[in-house]
Amino acid sequence: MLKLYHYDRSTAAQRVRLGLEEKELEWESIIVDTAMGDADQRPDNFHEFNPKGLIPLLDHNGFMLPESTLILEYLDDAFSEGKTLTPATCQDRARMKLWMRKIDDGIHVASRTIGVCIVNRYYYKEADTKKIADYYNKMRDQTRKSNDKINTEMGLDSPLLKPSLNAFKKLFSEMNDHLTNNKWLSGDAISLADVSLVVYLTRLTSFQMSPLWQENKFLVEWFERIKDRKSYRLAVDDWGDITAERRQKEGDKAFDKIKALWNEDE
Ligand SMILES: N[C@@H](CCC(=O)N[C@@H](CS)C(=O)NCC(=O)O)C(=O)O
Repeated sequence: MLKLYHYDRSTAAQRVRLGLEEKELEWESIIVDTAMGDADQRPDNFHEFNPKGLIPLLDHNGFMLPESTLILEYLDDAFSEGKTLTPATCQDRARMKLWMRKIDDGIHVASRTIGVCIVNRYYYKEADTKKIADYYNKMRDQTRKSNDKINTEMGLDSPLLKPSLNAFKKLFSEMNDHLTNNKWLSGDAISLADVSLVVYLTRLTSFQMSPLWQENKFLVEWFERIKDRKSYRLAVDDWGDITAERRQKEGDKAFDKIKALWNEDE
């Protein structure tokens, strides 16, 4: 039995759900949504299996695995008899892993920075002070904690925002270059690289940022292709995003500043 600890709008959870739906695996959902500061939603022994205390966490018959990209690789390996999300050749497998590595090499942290600067900072400032203090006391990733502090205080003036936007600008341009002559990021079918990275287009689109990368025509077409898949409907659309309205509103307000930073020279 597969169980997934997750919540609706988490990008890391969305990519795992995309993998589960592409592979048509049955799984049980356990919602743990700490992102608004409700640190106590975690089961008591959560940190034992997942030192950072973040979601997603997979439970496969008692085998507990954190880290979304590792979960995806594990699922494709453990359920290899059905549809595979790993390309056939070793070169394509290596390319897939290079794309996925970008996530842990800065892209996921950059996405968090953009999110906190545009919207999460308001949730944290508006919430009960004791609850937020407890949330940060229990946050074990010290870098995440100190970045959050800067981003919550400074918002759109945070020095971390421009490098984070640059990281996405560069990533999207690299993806577009590859997709100019290829339908998928690696190999001739959808792979773990595609399901891993598409969630950031979903996230930045929720902040109304999509006009910024429209010249990346092949990237835009790739995003549309993935959004048309049944897996995307089940894994992303159907789970929704309880913060969608607020993201849109704060995204609209931030757009001019975000656009200026996006277009400014590095
Ligand atoms: N490297 C981890 C990152 C996981 C992560 O950042 N999870 C976020 C959601 S995308 C989370 O648990 N947020 C809850 C919180 O902020 O308290 C992975 O890929 O699984």
